[in-house]
Amino acid sequence: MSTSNKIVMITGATSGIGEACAEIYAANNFDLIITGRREEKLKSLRSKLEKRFGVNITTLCFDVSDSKQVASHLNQLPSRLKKVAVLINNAGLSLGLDPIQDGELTDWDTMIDTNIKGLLYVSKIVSNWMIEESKGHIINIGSIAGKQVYANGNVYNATKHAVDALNQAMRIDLLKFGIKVTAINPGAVETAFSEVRFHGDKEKAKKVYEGFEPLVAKDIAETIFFVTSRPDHVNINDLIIMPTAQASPYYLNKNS
Ligand code: NDP
Ligand code: 8X3
Repeated sequence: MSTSNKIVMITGATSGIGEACAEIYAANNFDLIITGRREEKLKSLRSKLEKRFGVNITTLCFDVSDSKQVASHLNQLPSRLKKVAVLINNAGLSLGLDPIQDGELTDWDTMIDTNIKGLLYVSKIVSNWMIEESKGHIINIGSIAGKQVYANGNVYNATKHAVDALNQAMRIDLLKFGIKVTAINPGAVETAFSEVRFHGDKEKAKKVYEGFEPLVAKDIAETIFFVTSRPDHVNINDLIIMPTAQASPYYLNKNS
């Protein structure tokens, strides 16, 4: 087991992009703090990666949208685990794809509470740890949905536009502490995202990715790894990564 690897903290590591990030950083000898609401998934990922790569992995099971849970889980970590080199603010979701007049209030609340407030609660605590060390890198997972609005995307679009704004704001506020801040904005990545968006409707979710080759979670993880591997004096501020077959949320080259 390693004792002094650099530490990467990933929110929402139980699935998709977060899980792929855990894999790539563990494979490159980083110790991890992985979080999510599904404890069993966290534990199985930990044992798989510890066995395969010999790194140390800490699991924290909490809901990012609950500020008390976030604070109690993060604050109880021992000081050595608070030396986080990279924070990947990945936990997030979309719920529903309906016009504004038909939207579900509970879906709206969950998206706003998770994608915006959750990211803020985690960032406030971890940025203070990074300030103590005068270094660190915060990766905010935005979306093409935070750059362009599409039909029925309304509240999800708004939450990712908020991530875009917060990404810029964090970079300014944390500049004097030497902390890097980067937004990664993917287009269509085939993960559990659409199944969650359509409240578990697997058939509907599958259709989203039919007729073109979407990105996979590993594509995003490799990009994030590249971004955090640049020399100290280089920061990639903002990056949009799309499937080749997707020019924008509404221009897809299907069945080409
Ligand atoms: P997944 O559904 O596969 O993963 C989402 C992750 O977020 C899960 O690990 C889930 O963990 C976690 N999560 C969701 N809500 C909470 C919560 N309240 N508290 C803690 N963790 C939570 O989707 P993706 O991997 O695709 O999504 C990851 C990020 O990428 C999201 O921010 C999404 O908006 C963004 N994104 C995705 C794109 C795509 O096309 N897939 C494109 C652009 C951006 P658990 O359920 O265990 O809590
Ligand atoms: C996920 C990509 O285009 O479905 O953020 O919003 S999209």
